[in-house]
Amino acid sequence: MTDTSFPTDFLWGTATAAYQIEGAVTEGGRGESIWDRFSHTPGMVYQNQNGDLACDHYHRYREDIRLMKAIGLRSYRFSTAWSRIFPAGSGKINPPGLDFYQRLIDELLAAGIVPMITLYHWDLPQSLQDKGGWKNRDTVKYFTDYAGTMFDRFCDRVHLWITHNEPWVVSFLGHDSGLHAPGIQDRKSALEVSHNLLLSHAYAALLFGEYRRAASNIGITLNIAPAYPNSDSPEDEQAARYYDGYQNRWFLDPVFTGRYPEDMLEVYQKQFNAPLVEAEDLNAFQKSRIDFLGVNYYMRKLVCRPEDKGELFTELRPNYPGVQFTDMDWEVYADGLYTLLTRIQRDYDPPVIYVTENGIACSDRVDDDGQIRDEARIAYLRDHFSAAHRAMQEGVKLKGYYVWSLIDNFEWAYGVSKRFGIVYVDYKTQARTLKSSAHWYREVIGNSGF
Ligand code: IFM
Repeated sequence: MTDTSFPTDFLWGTATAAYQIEGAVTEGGRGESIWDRFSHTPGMVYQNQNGDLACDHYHRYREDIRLMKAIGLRSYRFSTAWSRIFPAGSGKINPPGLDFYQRLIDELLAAGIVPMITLYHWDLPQSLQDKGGWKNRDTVKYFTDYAGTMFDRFCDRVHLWITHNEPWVVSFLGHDSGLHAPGIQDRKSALEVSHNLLLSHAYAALLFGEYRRAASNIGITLNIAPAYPNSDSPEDEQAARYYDGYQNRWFLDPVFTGRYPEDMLEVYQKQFNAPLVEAEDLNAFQKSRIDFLGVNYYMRKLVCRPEDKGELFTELRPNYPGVQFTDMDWEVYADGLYTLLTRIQRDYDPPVIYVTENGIACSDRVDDDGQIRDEARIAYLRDHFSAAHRAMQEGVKLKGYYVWSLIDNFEWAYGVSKRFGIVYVDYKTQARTLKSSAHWYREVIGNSGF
């Protein structure tokens, strides 16, 4: 008997993304993406690192699938690189790009591993950025064409599709703080981008209807951070509501209710004097539906009343006895996962939820005997799995959990300096080694719990 048992058909998996692992950026006819351009711009990524080689997964995918099999994974979430399929973002299809993903998918299926595809994990073709990127409404149409091309080719064998990964990050890190590609710093642009991303999700989900088969499922992945007020003062509680509106409801509401949250619309319209939404857009939101919601959980947010005029909240660094932070300097707070899963089920009632990412960056090191003893990662995953299990006991329809990440990889602006993998990558030799957490995860999967 296990203490924490999960259903035997629970989809235990791991997740990755194309730019973070593939490398081979000029092979197979791939076009330039905004992350190639950004990472090659001096000063944008830690030590000016880039994803040119990353984990060389483009050449080593068979070895990586063998690792997945050794861990006993039931599913693997990966993203497809738009610029491998349409090197210029639109127009001419590049057959070798489709062939690469065909080989990857066939190999996964032969290994008995269920593929889950993310269509957009941040690597917009640079030629589309040159025409305005996600600020340009034409990009919505190009994304829908790209999605249709992928559905057409792979719908017969891939049943789990995600339109976007973390549109909040694309919008606000890419276009407000500028910490991510394309490195724009303009909040109004960030809002316009968020709308076009959500719209492209809605059109792709509508198009999916034409390809749908009995087992087909489409969803979107949002990074949701439950917001906690620093005190029970009305001002701090309002700040937490605004944080929730900014990161969570702004994305959840259009997907589930077809409308933006009124309070945030009001705030943004006052701040930017911009009618963001056209009537036909709301129509698309309302007509599209999802089969599941993907949830990425890494942290909660602790907030208080705004310190700066014109802001809606101030984020605080948690400071209490025993507080722990990851190598990303993110607070470890497993209970937040329970809180957000139960809240989403209660407020939005998605048909199915998958945790499409959860994991921890640790400063892993290889011991003299070649082992990587990442006990902190095991503790982190155990606590988060327990929180998810508790939520399931209370009726949350969670059907799978994807650990971020399968292998250490290119962590965006941090380059390869942060290690999230349950498999260690030696970037000099590209050798892969299972960490203790991978062995532990194999046991969890084998026992359907722990
Ligand atoms: O590495 C990223 C991933 O690409 C998206 N979600 C968060 C992860 C850790 O930062």
